[in-house]
Amino acid sequence: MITRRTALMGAAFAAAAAPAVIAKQAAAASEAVTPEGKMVDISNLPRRKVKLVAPPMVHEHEQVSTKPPAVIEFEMTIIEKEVEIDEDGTMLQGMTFNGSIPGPLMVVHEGDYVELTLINPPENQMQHNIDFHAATGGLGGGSLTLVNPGEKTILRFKADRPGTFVYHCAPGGPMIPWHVVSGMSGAIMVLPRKGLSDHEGKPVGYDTVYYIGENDFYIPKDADGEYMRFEDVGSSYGDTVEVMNKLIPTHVVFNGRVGSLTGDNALKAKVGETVLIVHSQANRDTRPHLIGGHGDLVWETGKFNNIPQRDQETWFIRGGSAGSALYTFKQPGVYAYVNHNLIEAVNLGATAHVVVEGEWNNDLMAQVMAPTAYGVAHSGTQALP
Ligand SMILES: [Cu+2]
Repeated sequence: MITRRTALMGAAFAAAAAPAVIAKQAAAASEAVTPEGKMVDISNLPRRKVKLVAPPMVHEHEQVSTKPPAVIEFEMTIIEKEVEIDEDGTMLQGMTFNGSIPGPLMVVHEGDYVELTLINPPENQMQHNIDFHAATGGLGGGSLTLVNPGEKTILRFKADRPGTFVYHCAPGGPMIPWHVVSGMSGAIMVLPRKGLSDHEGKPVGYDTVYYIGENDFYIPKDADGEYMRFEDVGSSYGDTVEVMNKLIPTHVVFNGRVGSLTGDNALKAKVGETVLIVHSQANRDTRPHLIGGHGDLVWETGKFNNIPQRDQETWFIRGGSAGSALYTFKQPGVYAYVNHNLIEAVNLGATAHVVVEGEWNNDLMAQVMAPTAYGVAHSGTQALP
């Protein structure tokens, strides 16, 4: 029988094997680095530093840009840390951009330059990098940003097309899916300079953005069926990859853990407020649905040059993409925002709540009769309602 302790020892073996894999992948990635080429002078562009905030919140930003294109400077520190992912105390050896799962949402405008300082502190074990789906060339920046523990790197790319896009770690080979399902993904929103437009091309805006990052986790179990816990991220690799390769997640969650956006952590809104929900999934397909609400305008693939779909009930986020949905709340109450694979929503964790304040509109919905026993007829036969 494998106890938790022997499981941990087995994991230590896996840790010893892992660095060889990493080193091999690192060599492959560095060969792809070709930073020479057409030099562009951006020295005259204004620069702005933006401090990132943890999801579901999003840093302050303009929707309609009032400024010319600029170099937007972001900084992210990669943090490897153990995180609790459910109410039962199940622990994941996580790998994170800036300490949160998902990493922060960055917001820029089309034509801006994103300049990211990526820091891999010396206490980390792994090499990491970043692949921006919004960027062009260099494996999305992955081939130019591979950093060892104790190194940092600066990547600049031009945000040349609008939309919501995933970014994720992609250090090579089997490290790629492992780092992603350990938490290393996030999203960037590149807004059109004139802001968002509806299906008729008329300007639309939002009062709030919620950033929801969905993750599938694969936590190994020991011989007793208990979730295993590991000493560090390296030692979790061997057992985790076995679960990953069966493609059946043990947890499917929003923002890093079961319940991260429910109960006291629920999102808040008011009747009449318009929210933009940015939803990313870096690895696996999902299908968001707002129970009791709709997607008024949905950019299912997240790309704002396409005409948004209207009045959606459920929309599809392809694994490896970020979609966006705009909705104006019309009715107060608690809304559940779920992955409408309901097993994943209810049993595995992919549920958020939005608590909406305001006045109930009886025209949209009314309880004509509260649930009432419809009685038993005197003859003893059931009456029809
Ligand atoms: Cu990584």
